[in-house]
Amino acid sequence: MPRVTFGSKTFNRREWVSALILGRGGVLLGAWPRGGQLTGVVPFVGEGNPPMDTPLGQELDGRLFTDLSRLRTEDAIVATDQFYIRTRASRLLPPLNSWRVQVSGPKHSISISARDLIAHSEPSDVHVIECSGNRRNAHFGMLSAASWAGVPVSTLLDRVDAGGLRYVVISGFDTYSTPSETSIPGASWVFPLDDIHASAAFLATKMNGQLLTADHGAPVRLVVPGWYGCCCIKWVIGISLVSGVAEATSQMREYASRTHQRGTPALAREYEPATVDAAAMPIRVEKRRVGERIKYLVAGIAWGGSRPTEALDIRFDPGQQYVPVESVYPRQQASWTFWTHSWLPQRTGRYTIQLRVADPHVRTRRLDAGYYSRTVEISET
Ligand SMILES: Nc1nc2c(c(=O)[nH]1)N[C@H]1C(S)=C(S)[C@@H](COP(=O)(O)O)O[C@H]1N2
Ligand SMILES: [Mo]
Repeated sequence: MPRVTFGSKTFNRREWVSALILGRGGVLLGAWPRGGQLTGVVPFVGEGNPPMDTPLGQELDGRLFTDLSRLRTEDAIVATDQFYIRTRASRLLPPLNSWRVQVSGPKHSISISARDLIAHSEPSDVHVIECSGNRRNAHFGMLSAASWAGVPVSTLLDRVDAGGLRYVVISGFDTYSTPSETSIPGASWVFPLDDIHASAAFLATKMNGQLLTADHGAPVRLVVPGWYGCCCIKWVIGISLVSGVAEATSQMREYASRTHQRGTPALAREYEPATVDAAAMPIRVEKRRVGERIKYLVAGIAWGGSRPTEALDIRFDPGQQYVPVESVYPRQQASWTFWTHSWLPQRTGRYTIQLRVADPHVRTRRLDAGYYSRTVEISET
């Protein structure tokens, strides 16, 4: 009986077919173009084998890697319990019903309860969040999309007099019961006020229609649409207006190279906006039998950038010419874009799949560097 590997699960043919029909745990490929009979999924090689879709570790070293290989074309969001986690909730988090956010200007400050923020939350769009440290050896699973509800940071800032200050530092609770082996505690980020307004940054209290979970920053976290996750401070406690000579925070310095800064600037104002460039990667390579032939279908996503990606090019070897990706689906809200491409490899062996945004004017620093290229081993053509 042939076995089919899908994400971390292996099915025999019968289980696989029922997985397709029943969509167990969201595993359903029905929405991808069919064409022939699906006989398996070719795994990406050289990406490690961490458990996916399950919380690992605790506090600052806690993680959850999202299994993106199971996404369907209609999946504009990831279920909350499968949304990636970078840093799990501290054991020392204060009780949520006493939680307050301090908003401080140069002349006075106000304090707002989390309950008030929840009560005044308005639904927002779907937004993708990606950890700037999203990495190959966790299958690039530090990338997820959710629908959010919250209160714009601008609305809160309107309630204090900025007195001419043009930067704002947003800080989260970041004290843990155990020391981290890999990360520096202290989560805060300094933003130019103009970027807070332009990005429509908001304090989120809900995710996918429910109150935030502890691991995702309950009771209140920052979401900065279009910026890397390291800016999206969880467990927010303070928003303070600061001057242009504010120092970069430890978080900004820790993430300087991952957010494409030049060196590690000392002052916050010397940091470029930590926005996510347009990017794309394959998430699944399906093997299909069409009559007597074997055909492959590469399925993937595109995200980041300031506008939805409408056209992509793909190549299967560094030396090869790029060709246009066959189908790029319309994007739902501000989530990722799905794409598919059928592929008839001419030989067996390894192929490295790389994407390019067709519009050469779009900035794609990570794509250009091969950051999201993924390798498969083809054993049958
Ligand atoms: N207080 C606090 N906020 C934080 C962090 C943290 O360690 N502490 N990690 C940041 C990083 S690096 C990322 S990628 C996002 C991840 O959000 P998520 O765990 O909800 O996916 O939270 C950010 N907010
Ligand atoms: Mo991150």
